[in-house]
Amino acid sequence: MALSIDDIIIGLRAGNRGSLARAITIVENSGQGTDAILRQISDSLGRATVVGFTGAPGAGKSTLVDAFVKELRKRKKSVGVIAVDPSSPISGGAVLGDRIRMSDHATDDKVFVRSLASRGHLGGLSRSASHVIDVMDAFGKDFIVLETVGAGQSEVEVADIADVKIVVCAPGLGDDVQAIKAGILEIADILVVNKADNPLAERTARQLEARTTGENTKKISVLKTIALDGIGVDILTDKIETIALLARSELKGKDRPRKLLKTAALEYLTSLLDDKSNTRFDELAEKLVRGETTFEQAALEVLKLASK
Ligand SMILES: Nc1nc2c(ncn2[C@@H]2O[C@H](COP(=O)(O)OP(=O)(O)OP(=O)(O)O)[C@@H](O)[C@H]2O)c(=O)[nH]1
Ligand SMILES: [Mg+2]
Repeated sequence: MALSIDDIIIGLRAGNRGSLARAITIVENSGQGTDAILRQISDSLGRATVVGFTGAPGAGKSTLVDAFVKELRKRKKSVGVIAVDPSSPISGGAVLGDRIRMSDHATDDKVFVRSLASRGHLGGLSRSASHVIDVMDAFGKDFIVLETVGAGQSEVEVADIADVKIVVCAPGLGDDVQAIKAGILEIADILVVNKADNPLAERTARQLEARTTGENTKKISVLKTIALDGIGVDILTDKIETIALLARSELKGKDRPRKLLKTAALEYLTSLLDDKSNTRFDELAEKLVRGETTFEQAALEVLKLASK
């Protein structure tokens, strides 16, 4: 007999890993019970610090995440890791064991690793990732670490859920800047040049610094690491903790719920509008094409139709 949602919630609150795994499986697939779980945990959210690592395939994200988790464990923090496996036809979809290098943590019960397969649906991936984050948060994880390949828009969106966003680069990007697709640099709080054992790392770091200073946006730190040896990871971790503290104080009061509300509302609308089998908006779209309404009016109509 399957456990009831109430049992799962009780287990989750009691720190039972089996309950955590079950709850994640349910919300990840938006399975039956998802709404009940999300509702019941809604009063115990917002405690964990969510750190997103994104970057080009092979930049060393998994190795760096592994080293970061090691450092967090040294600092007595509990950790949840979510690896978003894009199953990309470009990278050939490396097997998961290869993507997440978490072998050392397999026996550590304060580390919980989960992979999420992207299903090619834009809103879907960030929605299921944010639900899995919520469940890990309610479970009591101090840190939740998210690894995504920064290859597509949906991965950038996923990374954007994080409180602290890290873009991992490999040395020798040159001026063509292979990995730094539009939108990726912009979301970063920290740029990490990994594989700093490579002599080109210093130059890459300087190029990135040049690209990120002087712009009107926030100051982005550029750090170097050798993830394989854990070098630079303590400094990276200090920086992450500082930025997380700042982000939290900025999001105090109503701001954090407001941000969550915005994400939820946008995701809801996106899923409605992306659903081709939903004909509710067809007439409105045609009116727009015929110039019989303005974008602003049409948007307001969308909101009315969406709530019907
Ligand atoms: N020399 C050197 N190699 C590294 C370093 N960090 C990672 N690597 C190697 O780079 C390769 C790719 O590392 P991963 O951690 O799998 O990279 P990734 O970004 O997670 O790759 P995908 O998940 O496939 O996108 C592996 O062979 C690592 O051993 C480093 O600091 N120095
Ligand atoms: Mg990886």
